[in-house]
Amino acid sequence: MRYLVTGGAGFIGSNYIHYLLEKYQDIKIINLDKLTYAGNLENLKDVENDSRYKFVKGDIGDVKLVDALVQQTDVLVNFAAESHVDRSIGTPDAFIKTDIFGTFVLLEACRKHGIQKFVQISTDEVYGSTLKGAFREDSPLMPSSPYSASKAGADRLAYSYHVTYNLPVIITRCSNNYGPNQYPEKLIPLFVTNALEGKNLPIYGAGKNVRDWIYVLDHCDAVDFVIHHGKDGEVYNIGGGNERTNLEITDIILKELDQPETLKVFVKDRPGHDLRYAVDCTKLKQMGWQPQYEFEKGMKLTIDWYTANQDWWKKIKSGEYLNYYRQQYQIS
Ligand code: NAD
Ligand code: TDX
Repeated sequence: MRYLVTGGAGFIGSNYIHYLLEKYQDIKIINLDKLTYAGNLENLKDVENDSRYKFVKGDIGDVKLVDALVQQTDVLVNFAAESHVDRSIGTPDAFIKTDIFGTFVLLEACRKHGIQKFVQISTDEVYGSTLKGAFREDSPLMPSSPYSASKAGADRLAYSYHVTYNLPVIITRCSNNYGPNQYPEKLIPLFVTNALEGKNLPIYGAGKNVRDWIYVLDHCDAVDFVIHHGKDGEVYNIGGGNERTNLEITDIILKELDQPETLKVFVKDRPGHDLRYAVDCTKLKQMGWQPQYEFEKGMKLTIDWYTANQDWWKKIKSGEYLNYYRQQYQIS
């Protein structure tokens, strides 16, 4: 099977490439990644000489390049995206270009050349926030940030290519991932690495917002499962079943790293901050899939990874993103 994985140098994409190479012997993977600030080839250093794997640097919005790559592809899994909500609030342009237009370019190439499967990696954020209950796959979409609105656009565009052109599209909507190699601008890696450095943990608002956390390898496994067992044109929610407030996450990290409560600081809230995301995963469960990593085990693995791989994140944290945060949240 020949895979085109887009955004494979990022957090989930690089974990997914490792997952595929470990699981399947007879596989060819091309990783198309633009290497934005979030793309990092160090995530794939251990497989760069594997004859089953090839890296291509490029933009999913590059029609000519995508056209050539799609002709060598059976399964396309589109992880490539601008993925951070805070950045989408400051500079939405890149989100529209990559998340919507880039997805369009991929879909067009697949329409032209044919494909066995097109997996659009969408997100639970497309449903928006809810105080109670959980969203099903047929719940209305109410995205509320430029990020989630761009992802909703791509999600529905992919669906339209199934309905209109009969393209074998599957859409997944996963909850918040955590695990190794996540860029330290997202809540868990930011707080773990700040705690390791004895720095403050900036909690937005009152810290009462709730996310459902899933270990990244469970997400990878679910994507593999729907490629083999899912139906074309369907949407699949993927969740970890681990709802926690941001304050609960903060306390777990401080306790595990034996750091004081005084590192907690409450900062200005994120504009339009969604209070709670929740997905109902009955559909996938009834097909026989469920997550394998208990939250406590996944968190321990994650914290241990950032503790053992300080070079990886120190290089990143010494760079530009810190300035961005200082500006946005007036923190030192
Ligand atoms: P990430 O930001 O870590 O990685 C994104 C990758 O895409 C990077 O390697 C980047 O270089 C690449 N990229 C960006 N623009 C590109 C372009 N125009 N062309 C080619 N490559 C480009 O993101 P992530 O957290 O790994 O998320 C991957 C996907 O999963 C995204 O589509 C995101 O919306 C979705 N998702 C993420 C989560 C989560 O909790 N992180 C949850 C649900 C869904
Ligand atoms: O410094 C922080 N302080 C804080 O309180 C950061 C970075 C975040 N937060 C809060 C905001 C959210 O309530 O933590 C929660 C999680 O924030 P993020 O890690 O930025 O994730 P979120 O906004 O929930 O979006 C994530 O999950 C769904 C991913 O970034 C998306 O790509 C994915 O689609």
